[in-house]
Amino acid sequence: MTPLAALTAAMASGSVKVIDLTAPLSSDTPILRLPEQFGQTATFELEEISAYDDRGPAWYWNNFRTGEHTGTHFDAPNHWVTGRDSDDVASVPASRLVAPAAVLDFSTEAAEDPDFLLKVDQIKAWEGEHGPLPEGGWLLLRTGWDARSASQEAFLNADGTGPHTPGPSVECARWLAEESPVIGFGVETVGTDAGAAAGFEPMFPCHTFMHGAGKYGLTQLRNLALLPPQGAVLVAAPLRIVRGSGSPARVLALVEGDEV
Ligand code: 23J
Ligand code: MN
Repeated sequence: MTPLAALTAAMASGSVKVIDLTAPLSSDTPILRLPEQFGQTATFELEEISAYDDRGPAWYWNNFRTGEHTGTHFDAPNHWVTGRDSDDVASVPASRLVAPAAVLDFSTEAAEDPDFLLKVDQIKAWEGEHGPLPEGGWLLLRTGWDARSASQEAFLNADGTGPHTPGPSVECARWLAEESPVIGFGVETVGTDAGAAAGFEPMFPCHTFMHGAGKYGLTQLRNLALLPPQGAVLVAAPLRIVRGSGSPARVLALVEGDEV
């Protein structure tokens, strides 16, 4: 059998399954709130053109308006000033949108401390147990935050001191960008940086270092609990928006399951 024939046969038998990591996209989808001195992104909105009515008797369709960074979405290198001369979302090579993923579960730590920051030592300890991070692949951080994604308030978890959500430490963000073999970092939260990262030095270090290194981000992922620590194949499919800094994306994972 050829590799692709083996894949389709495995999908037909159920020994390879497709898991949807995408949150539903609607006007209820939670969005990022930056400190008030900055411009803000837009919620997703549908505008009906016709619905089998006078405006189009046999068809239903909509226009939509959305921030590029709304819901489950892809961050391109040109999103950040450190990557301003690097790829827009339309220029990211398709070959980089299908890649292996490692899933690191820090949901216990994030439940105890919503400001949990992932450290390089913790990744190295994880590698000791599960093997090295995948070359050219993704590090996906499971924090349990997807359980909060039905509510803007619970998802952003903000109080008088700002949002409290987990993310990488400054040194971890630098290491992921400059030393690790991964090309992207994916999270369950509203952004790849921690909620408190507006006050870090540098500000938003994950964006600063990852995009400066030509690497990618993925946010608001769901169902990471269904993935193994190693061995899943991630398919990240952002819209090919010319000059875009990112895009809502359908994100799928192929996983090996039980033979049927
Ligand atoms: C702009 C500024 C800060 C952040 C973000 C965007 C995101 O999280 C994003 O969606 O890229 S933290
Ligand atoms: Mn983004």
